[in-house]
Amino acid sequence: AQIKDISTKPFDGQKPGTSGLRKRVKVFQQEHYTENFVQAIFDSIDPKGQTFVIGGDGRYFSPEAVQTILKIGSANGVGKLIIGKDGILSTPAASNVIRKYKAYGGILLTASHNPGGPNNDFGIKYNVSNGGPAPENVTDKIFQRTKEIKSYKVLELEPVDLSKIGTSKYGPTDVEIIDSVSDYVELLEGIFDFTLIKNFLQSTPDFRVLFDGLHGVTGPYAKAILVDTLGLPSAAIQNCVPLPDFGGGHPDPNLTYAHTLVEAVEKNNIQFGAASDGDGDRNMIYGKGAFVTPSDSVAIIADWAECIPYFQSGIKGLARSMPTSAAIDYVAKKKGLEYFEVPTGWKFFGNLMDAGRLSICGEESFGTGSDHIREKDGIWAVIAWLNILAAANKKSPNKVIGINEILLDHYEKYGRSFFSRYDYEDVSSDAAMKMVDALNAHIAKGSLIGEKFTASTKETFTVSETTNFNYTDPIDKSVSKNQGQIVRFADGSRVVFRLSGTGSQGATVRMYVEKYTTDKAQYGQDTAEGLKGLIEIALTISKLKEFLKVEKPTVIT
Ligand code: VG1
Ligand code: CO
Repeated sequence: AQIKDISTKPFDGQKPGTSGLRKRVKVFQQEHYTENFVQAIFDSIDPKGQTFVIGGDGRYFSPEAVQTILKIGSANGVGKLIIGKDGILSTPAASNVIRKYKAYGGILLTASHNPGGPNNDFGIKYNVSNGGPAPENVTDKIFQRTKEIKSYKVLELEPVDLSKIGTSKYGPTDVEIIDSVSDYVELLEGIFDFTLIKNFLQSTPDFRVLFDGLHGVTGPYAKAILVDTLGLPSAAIQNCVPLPDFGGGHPDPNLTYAHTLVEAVEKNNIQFGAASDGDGDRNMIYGKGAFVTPSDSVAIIADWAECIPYFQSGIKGLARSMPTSAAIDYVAKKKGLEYFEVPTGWKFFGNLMDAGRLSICGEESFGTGSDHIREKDGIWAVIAWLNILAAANKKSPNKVIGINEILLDHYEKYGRSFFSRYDYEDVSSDAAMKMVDALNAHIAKGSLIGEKFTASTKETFTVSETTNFNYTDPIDKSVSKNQGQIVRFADGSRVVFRLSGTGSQGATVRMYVEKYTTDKAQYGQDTAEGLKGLIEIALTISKLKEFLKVEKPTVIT
């Protein structure tokens, strides 16, 4: 067959966000839309003769998109495509495959935790050779290309059968369909103490585990690890068959959307429950009467890291995204480790890891991970928790240690950071911009500094500092500006406002609220109670309800 040049016109808005290009499926289905973006990726790099990894969360429109990448990739001289069977690779598994087989990059077909199906979202994300999301200089180039594209190249051959593991050719390009799960299982086996975990689970049958895949991509991974390797009964996993529309659900592991897990845990008194999102990079840890805030989760994993074989040779450094609570900072200080605060989105951790300065990091948005790959990793976090619990129980032969014991122990040692996020989804972009402008005006003038605000709880908060978060990458010195507005208070509390970069339409405003305490009486308190006063003040200062014309957030985490 001949390589054809298909003429096209640029589409507006093909700007990759926090984590790739995410739009409605219907948008991607427009003639030339997906093709333009894929060509723009190849135009922004030098793909000739290189190897790329292709895979995703298996959502609706993925099989079509894989064939499109085959056509365009091959026409652009790609040397080899390594594709997950049926187009499936979780985001962490894809990151691992890119690194393991020394690929030049990867194209990930996912919109993560956004709902799927013909009327919902699809997404395309480009990852670079370290296995992590492309940095901003690459995504900027891709966006630039989408604005000037006039044609794309295709080689039209018979579609490749994605269900058959093995090697074949697509024109000049080598194609290898790989098992989606095995490389990843091997990776985790090299990280964790599976024997310790297995012994603990088998000797403590009352300590029951339930993992909910929310019909996202992690089902087969969870089965291979929890059931086939760690020997848990098949009842320990649910909703673990990946579906193109995630069974109609919203595959986001939080207390609102992962209600299938929450209900089962409560009803059946499950000590250890966990869930992951559509593409497998997020996690929630939730047991009977015990919820672990992601900000605490990463701090606890960092604190206990020495019980995980991978970290026994030492921890290089710790990090969190800016809106994430400072819980991990306290661990770093105590252990004498270097620690970093980066903008939202996993891509900012990669440079630090590549430079050998970062081992464990996390985001408040249910993202936790380490330098074993360059994406956050849902199943990794779940197994890390099981490894920690197994180690803690080994030290405590007479009393079973559960999630709550680990949490309270951590607060006793480090104090507690209350943390909550309010999301206002699908509000008007104009109104959101006006709110941001008003905050920026305050920041510029310093007009809030010294102001005292008293809440209905009788707590008084005095503003001590207002800033707009800018970040200079310590490794390549690149600068990322306007990453969120921060209002700090004299007692160390803070609130942060940010616009989401992962939505597929309208705007989403996120408000992050954090309060630190060493008052033991508050260690067992409900987060909503602990933060009640500060949340009121955050809403007052930002005039959020007035600007956005909404009473309540759509999601609270
Ligand atoms: C959100 C989260 C952010 C996360 C990103 C991708 O971004 O806040 O912490 O890295 O999603 O996660 P935003 O810009 O909407 O706030 V995922 O699981 O989509 O890859
Ligand atoms: Co995700």
